[in-house]
Amino acid sequence: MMDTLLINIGQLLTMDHEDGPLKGKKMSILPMIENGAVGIDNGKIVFVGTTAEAMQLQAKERIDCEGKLVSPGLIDPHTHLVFGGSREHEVPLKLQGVPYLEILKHGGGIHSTVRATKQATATELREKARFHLDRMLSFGVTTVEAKSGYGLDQETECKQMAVLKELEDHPVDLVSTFLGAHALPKEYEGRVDEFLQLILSMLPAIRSYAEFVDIFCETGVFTVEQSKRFLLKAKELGFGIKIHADEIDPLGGTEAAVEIGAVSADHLCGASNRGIEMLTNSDTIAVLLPGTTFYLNKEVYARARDMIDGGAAVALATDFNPGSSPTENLQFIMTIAMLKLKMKPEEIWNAVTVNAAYAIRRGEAAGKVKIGRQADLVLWDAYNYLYVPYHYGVNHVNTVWKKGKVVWRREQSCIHI
Ligand code: IZC
Ligand code: ZN
Repeated sequence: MMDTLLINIGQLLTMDHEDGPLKGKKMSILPMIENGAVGIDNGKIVFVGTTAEAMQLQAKERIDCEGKLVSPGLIDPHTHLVFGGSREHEVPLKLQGVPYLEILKHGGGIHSTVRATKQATATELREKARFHLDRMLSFGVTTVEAKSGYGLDQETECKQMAVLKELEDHPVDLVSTFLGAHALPKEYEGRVDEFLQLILSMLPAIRSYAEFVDIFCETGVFTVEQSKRFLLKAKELGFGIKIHADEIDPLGGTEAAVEIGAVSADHLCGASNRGIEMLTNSDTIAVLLPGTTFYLNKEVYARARDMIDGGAAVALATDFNPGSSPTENLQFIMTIAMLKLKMKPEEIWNAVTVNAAYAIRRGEAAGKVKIGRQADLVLWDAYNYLYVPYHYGVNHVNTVWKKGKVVWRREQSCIHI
């Protein structure tokens, strides 16, 4: 007899597409079962079908979903989860019109978080990261990519990476990325290549911690050429590669990402026509972070429509970090994607499940409700998938199951309308 059977699911988003990331038009297909049911045993999904088909099944526990929406656990494929301090004191500067890169140049921004991260003990960093991770889970996120990058020296970068390892006891699955090349420390001014050499020399020590290596390719940080050389070395050492590309200035990072075979190219607000065309003909996933554009108070969002209409695979993430996107709420990002990126709700759901999973090489493990997979599920206080990005700024999650266990539940549920 199976452990749990969810029945009377109004819309069950199985996302059960063929294997592989969803490119272009495929992103608007949303595989779904109406009046669905899901069976869970021993942490895995053992049945997916209609409530009628599930009637003869035996289960230790039957849960009536009362016509509500069930989806796979969401995936956040770009976060800077582990950091000390916060940066609310920079908001007045920002409101006076001081740009993000200017604050960084004068020792604020990332540098301010580096100072706070150096000062914090590993235990403090871990408990702070756990708090944020709990909050992500409450928003329906069951798999998270998390980057280092607030150390910029071996000791502090390793401290951040070790924190991520210790958080393996958390219900949320973590995928770790080494972002030692996040900013240039003041003492390395004029010696960028030397600094990148130092970061590269850390890679053997990082191997047991991180699956991916990332770099911030941006004006005043690392150039396209430096980023390409750096990431190719990381790739040779067996790491998957990611790049913060064309976030603020259009430098050509999107083209670079495709040329060097990056698993994902992230941000892309300033991607050129050629960059977008190259993306569409590649296996690189475009991870868009519209929460950052919103929070940097910028007008120009990534051209998601051109990317999808051209045939690229797009994923969405929070970019959770203390400066340009202090939010754990992936549901809010879904709303911004709808309004500002003009993505269709179907595309948005695929972008936070299937494509987000492929952006962190978890496409065959997470992001779908499919027999044999880990039972990572969300029951929503909503009766259809359109409702979640529509009703914005709040948390619609009713219950989250991770590996078949309830790991978060709303105390008071929504009323029937
Ligand atoms: O702490 O500002 N863009 N890195 C690149 C960030 C934003 C995080 C930060
Ligand atoms: Zn980032």
